[in-house]
Amino acid sequence: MELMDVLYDKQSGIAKITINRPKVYNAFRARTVQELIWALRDAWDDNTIGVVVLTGAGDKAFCTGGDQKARTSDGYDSSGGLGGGIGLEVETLHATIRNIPKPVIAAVNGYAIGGGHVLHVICDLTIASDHAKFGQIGPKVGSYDAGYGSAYLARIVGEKKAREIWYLCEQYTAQEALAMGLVNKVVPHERLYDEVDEWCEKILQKSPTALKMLKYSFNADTAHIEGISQLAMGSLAMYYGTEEALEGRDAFAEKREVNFRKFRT
Ligand code: S0N
Repeated sequence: MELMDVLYDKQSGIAKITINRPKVYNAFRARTVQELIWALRDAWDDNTIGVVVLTGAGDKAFCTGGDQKARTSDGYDSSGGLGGGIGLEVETLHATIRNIPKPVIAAVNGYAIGGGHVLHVICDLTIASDHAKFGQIGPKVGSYDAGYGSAYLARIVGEKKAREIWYLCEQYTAQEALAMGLVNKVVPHERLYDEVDEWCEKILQKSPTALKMLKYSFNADTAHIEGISQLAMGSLAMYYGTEEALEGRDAFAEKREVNFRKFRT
């Protein structure tokens, strides 16, 4: 596949996948999601690869979720892909990160917001730069991920914190994320990729079959969330066409205060 939105590099057992859309803070469009799935499948297929690193290009962002500028009332332009209703193959992307039988490490180099936050949550491990910021934003911009984004997040940080994250849409520092168990380690920004390489090296020394079975065991305990995710994405496809959702999208694009009060009838 010709890659336009993603950089893909394989070296010494490590596959590094970088979302490369820094102008939009590494937000993803349909093509980006398709390329991410392709890269993950290539890493899955390649027996010399033992660990995958997911990160974002530049210093500002890991990923800020769906590209709001590519979102229409019909969802996203899927360019013929299996959009699953919203035009983005997010369900397949989530399932691929979970099912690839190798650890996936999120190297969070900046903002991990919205659907970008969900991506790091699904990854097996997260190493964060000390200037990374974490948060959900859907209810502010007329969107939500009520699958892995909510149910699996609650497994990680607990019900109260997960509800706070979604209901208030605040941003959290890397240290706050560490305190709530949302990330594994915080390092000075300039050390991020060295630290990730060290974690990869430790993983590469371990038995691949043992790691694979452990990952599947962890996954099995939350496997039911896939069904919740399908319902969530199905309902999101219907929600995106509503005036309420479009108010959220338009307010972000127009850089103005959002007004959801009129929908409280
Ligand atoms: C990251 C934020 C907080 C940075 O704010 P700051 O520093 O004030 O910079 P900005 O001027 O806002 O941004 C810099 C430039 O980057 C563009 N940009 C940033 N994020 C996006 C984006 N997601 N889409 C398109 N453009 C983006 C800005 O427009 C700006 O460019 P210029 O200067 O040219 O205007 C702030 O940017 C922010 O809050 N971004 C997040 C936006 C967002 O709404 N993300 C998606 C929200 N979705 C969800 O929360 C849940 C939904 C979900 O998980 C999901 C599930 C299935 C399918 C899709 C999604 C999905 O993520 O939508």
